[in-house]
Amino acid sequence: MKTIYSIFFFFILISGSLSAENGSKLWLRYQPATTIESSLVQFSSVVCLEKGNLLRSATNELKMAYSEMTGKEMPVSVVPQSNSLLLGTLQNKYIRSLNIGKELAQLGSEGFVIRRVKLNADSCTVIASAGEQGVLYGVFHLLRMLQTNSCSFNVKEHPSYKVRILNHWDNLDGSVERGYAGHSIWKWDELPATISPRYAEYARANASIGINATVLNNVNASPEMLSTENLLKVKAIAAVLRSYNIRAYLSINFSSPKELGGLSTSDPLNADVRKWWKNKAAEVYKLIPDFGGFLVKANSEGLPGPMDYGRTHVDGANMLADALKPFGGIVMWRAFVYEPGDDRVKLAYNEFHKFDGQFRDNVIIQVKNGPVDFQPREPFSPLFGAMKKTALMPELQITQEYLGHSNHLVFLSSMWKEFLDADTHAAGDGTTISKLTTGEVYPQKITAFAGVANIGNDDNWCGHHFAQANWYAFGRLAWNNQLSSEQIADEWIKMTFNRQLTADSGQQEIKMSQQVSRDSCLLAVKKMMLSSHQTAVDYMMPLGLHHIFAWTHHYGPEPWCDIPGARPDWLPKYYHKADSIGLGFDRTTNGSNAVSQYASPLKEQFNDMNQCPDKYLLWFQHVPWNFRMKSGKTLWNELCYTYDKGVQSVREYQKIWDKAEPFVDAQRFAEVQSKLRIQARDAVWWKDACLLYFQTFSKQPIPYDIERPVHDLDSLKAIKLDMKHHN
Ligand code: BDP
Repeated sequence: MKTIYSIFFFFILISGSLSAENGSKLWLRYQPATTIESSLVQFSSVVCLEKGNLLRSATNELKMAYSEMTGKEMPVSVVPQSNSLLLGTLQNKYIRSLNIGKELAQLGSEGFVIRRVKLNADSCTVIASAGEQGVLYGVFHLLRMLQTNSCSFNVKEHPSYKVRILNHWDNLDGSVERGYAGHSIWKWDELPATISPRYAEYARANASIGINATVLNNVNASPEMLSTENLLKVKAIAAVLRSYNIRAYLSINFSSPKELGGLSTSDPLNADVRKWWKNKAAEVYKLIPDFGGFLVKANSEGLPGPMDYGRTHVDGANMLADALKPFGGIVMWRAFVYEPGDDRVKLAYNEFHKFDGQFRDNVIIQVKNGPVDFQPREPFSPLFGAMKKTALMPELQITQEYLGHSNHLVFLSSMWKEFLDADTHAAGDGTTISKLTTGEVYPQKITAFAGVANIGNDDNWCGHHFAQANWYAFGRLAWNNQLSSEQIADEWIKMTFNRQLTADSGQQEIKMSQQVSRDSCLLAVKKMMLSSHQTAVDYMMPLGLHHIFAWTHHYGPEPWCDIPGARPDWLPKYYHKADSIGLGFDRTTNGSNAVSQYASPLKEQFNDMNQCPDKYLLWFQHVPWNFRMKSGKTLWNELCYTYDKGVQSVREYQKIWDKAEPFVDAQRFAEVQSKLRIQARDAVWWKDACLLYFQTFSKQPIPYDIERPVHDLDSLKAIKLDMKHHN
């Protein structure tokens, strides 16, 4: 044991002094575990029982981890010995001899078990699956248990969703729509000749959290994406992703037959158009046999679609589905559609609900979590639960378009869990979004979970070190939507900030007291993460307010924004409806009647000012300034106190982070510290802007016991952001 401890310390010392920490390793840091008893070094050897691309990746990952943990090479053998770690699938005779075939078959090719088993007379540990994929995920699971010091040899896992997919909003020119972490990681100019080492790192990081699919390009897709030249580049990326069980998908432009193929139309019922798509699908699959399928944004925000030809979403989606079907591909057709006219929150439901049951079985409708657009908080989209004979998948936004870009620390897992746990009541009590989207309520042939990526070419991938936690949380929830945000935060912190010693603590052993204060600091960091979404809602858009952002960049507040001639539903006043009477959008039966799209008892609750939950109040109701809230305060006072609470919470986060300094490497500590300063300033900006502006309607004082505004309204109105500062 002593020698193991010295290796352990030696490793901490060299890794502490030599390696600069810029965040590029994400959560994949195999520093020694806190208690060496649970470490990988316990295994006498690793035996990979079969050959295969994914098994090779799994073994490589173990080797890398082992050498980072011990400074030595991992002992590998071909035959199991006492205390070996075995990796294999049902193809292998040793695995078959264990009598776990039925269990593995039930878990599917991506599921796995980790067990202590008796093999002949020897005790071994096995990571077994029906397929190679499961072994890869099992290895990452084992490593996560080691990193978080939570080893168990009674593990049985399988994913909640079949397709766990990132959506990159990356353009062919290297820019990223709503990206705040630098340029695209895809180097289209250099491909296919040059393969950036980042592609493999990306694939490995995704595999470690169970992501198995990725859409490489923006939903606002260029027809050029499907040119043969570009497909050859996609082929090169797909080859790297394949080693980590990740399939490539592409967003397509519905007008491609016309724009790229030179046809006179892109009408989905036209025979030449149908043929063009069939041929294109055949070309894609010839180059990339495991290609996943197409993501489609059609007739949305000015993009072309079937309705340009008097056809429907069903005509468009099914035509593409037919082209992909022979190759096993799927169509993810987005429901993000809204035309000026009726209340925007009602439009996707109105447009899609009527088509229930008419889509092919290789089509899945991709629905944003809320009915507007990734706002800091929205009620769930009423399409969930309403479409009973159509596969539906959630689309979440990992990139923080509306949540402070890469400047604000906002842990999105809490928001996503609120969505997944929401009870739609569609088929009685307990019809949660998680149950609906995993096909437990109405069977779905395809299940999928999509997140708009927050990944860019920055050293730390996501712009903010804590934004990495959102990528991590997305993958973990796609794998297991029953995980709690607390568990996810806990894992991520332990894996990401796992240095045991302060930089200058020299050669001393870790003292108990140091360990205790480290643990309590990291606990405070966890609490900060878990409250951070509510905090951002509090200082940006509390009580159901939404879309009161500045016009183009969606970063700062502009509740007053008015652009002559602009589409009304792109302007904040459309959403907040502030006037001398009160604040909020009347979506009750007396108003736009959006409440009627929800099942009982939700529709009755949302329709009643006294029953509607505070968090959605101004979403569904136009509420008088002096209305008594559940707290007993008037709406105006509640608004003021909530904005103030948001600001005070960020100030608290600054203190929590400053205390963590001894336990975090210097660069990451300083970078997060400086981002928290920006966040604190922005929170005050939001509070002052919204309260001073709404005060012009409420005509009431800001309660005297809260922090006074430090800006005046005119100077806030004059702010015009050069977003380069924020990207
Ligand atoms: C909005 C974004 C816009 C996207 C659009 C979409 O502002 O850039 O293209 O959603 O999801 O949130 O299609």
